[in-house]
Amino acid sequence: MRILAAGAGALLLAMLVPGRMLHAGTSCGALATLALPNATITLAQAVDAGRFTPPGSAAEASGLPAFCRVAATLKPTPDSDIKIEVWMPSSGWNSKLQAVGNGAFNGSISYAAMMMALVRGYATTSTDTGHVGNNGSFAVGHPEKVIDFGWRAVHEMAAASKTVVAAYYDAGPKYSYWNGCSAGGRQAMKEAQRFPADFDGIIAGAPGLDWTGRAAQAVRVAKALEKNEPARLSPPQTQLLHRAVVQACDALDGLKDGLIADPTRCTFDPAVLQCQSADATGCLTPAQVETARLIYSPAENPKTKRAISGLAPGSELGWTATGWTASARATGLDQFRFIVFNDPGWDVQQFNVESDIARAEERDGGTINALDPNLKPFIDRGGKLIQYHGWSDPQISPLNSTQYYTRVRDALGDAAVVPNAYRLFMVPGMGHCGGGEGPNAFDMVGALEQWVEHGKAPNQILALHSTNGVVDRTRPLCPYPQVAVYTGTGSTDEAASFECRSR
Ligand SMILES: [Ca+2]
Repeated sequence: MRILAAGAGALLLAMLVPGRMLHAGTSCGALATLALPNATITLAQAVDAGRFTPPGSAAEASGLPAFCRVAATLKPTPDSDIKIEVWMPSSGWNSKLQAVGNGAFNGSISYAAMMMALVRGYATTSTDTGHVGNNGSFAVGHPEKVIDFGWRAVHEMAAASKTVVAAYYDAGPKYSYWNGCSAGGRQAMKEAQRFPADFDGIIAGAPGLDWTGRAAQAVRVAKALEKNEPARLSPPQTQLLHRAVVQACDALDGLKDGLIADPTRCTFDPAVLQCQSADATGCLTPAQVETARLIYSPAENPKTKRAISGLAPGSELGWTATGWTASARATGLDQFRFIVFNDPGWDVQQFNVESDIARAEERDGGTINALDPNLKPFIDRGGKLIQYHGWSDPQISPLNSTQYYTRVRDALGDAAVVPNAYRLFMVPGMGHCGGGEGPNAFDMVGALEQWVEHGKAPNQILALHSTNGVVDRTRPLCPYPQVAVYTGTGSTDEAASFECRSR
């Protein structure tokens, strides 16, 4: 072997040869005996093409290639119980690893996202984040499990999955990526901030990076509405409000197309919809006007003075009776019950906006929150980060993303450094991780591959909108703070008629 002539490095490699030989070219089933530190492999099974039935599903998933399925339990602490799975294509591996993220407090393997990665030729991995179920009750009496959920499960999974991949193929992944949205976007930012060597490229969708701030905002609004039915907006009223917002702010970006390209320029006051008489319809009562103002309004951490983002104008169609989405309310309530106050009986009526925003952030101490703007180690190592966020997201405010991007630029100082490694794509009219009135389907994985593997930074990313499966609008997404501007010629439903410009 050519490698044996390479001096001291060759000696090290030669010492490793017995371990490599043990698993080199090994069958999937033999991975059951692979030694992983603080971990037990619980399953190593070859799955034939088209024969995988996702747990909880009644039917086999269609279109999957043959793969090797490995499951393991990781115990970095005695109280840890972190489940992971690693899937590796039996043939046609693209030599890369794609780890996929979770949602909310969700303690389960992300099978759907793993399947998407597998179909693209990736080895892929996912964790249940160290607990089972989609609520915060696991945290009571288990501070180590909170850390596992906050960051440790993903980091441990990254290390273990690379070892499993290297054993199966006799070669580690050439590139390792993270792909997640929502809580998975938070996990993405945590990795970029805390473990800059885990992934070469990271996709952070709609990151819940201000986890405690979002919890506080959702609970603040829920408190105002839960026992105050007259202040709630009915679905027809949120639609009325949405139409009025779009009417007022659509043209501010230079094109009336039903989309608000930059909602931060939209200074819409819901008072224009206020009823002129007590028996009027098709309008908002004074109490409902206040509700809308509350949902848009930022709060503030009184100690750090950092803004705690409200929702953006344009998000109205996703609002529920208690303001933010049911998931935002439930996740926020659990954060205060099980982590901030350790009191399962805590109720939103006990929320104190003056003290509890700061209390929640301090109690977390950076365990779940991913607010550290120092991406320098990740950038210095050559890492690339693509973040995206729907401007109409009613679940995690898009202003979290613009605020964080600005804080990173401020922290690193050199304006040229950040866009060479970190780009944020705001998506007009898109909801939480997808959906909505704006073009909302795009290939972030392909864009990241081009950037990491070929040095081609994404100057724009094509987004599609479909109705009943038919594409009816395409539009470029632009690196923030640029927006897509109509060039003045061609169809406004065609991406080619737009260019990314700073405004
Ligand atoms: Ca517009």
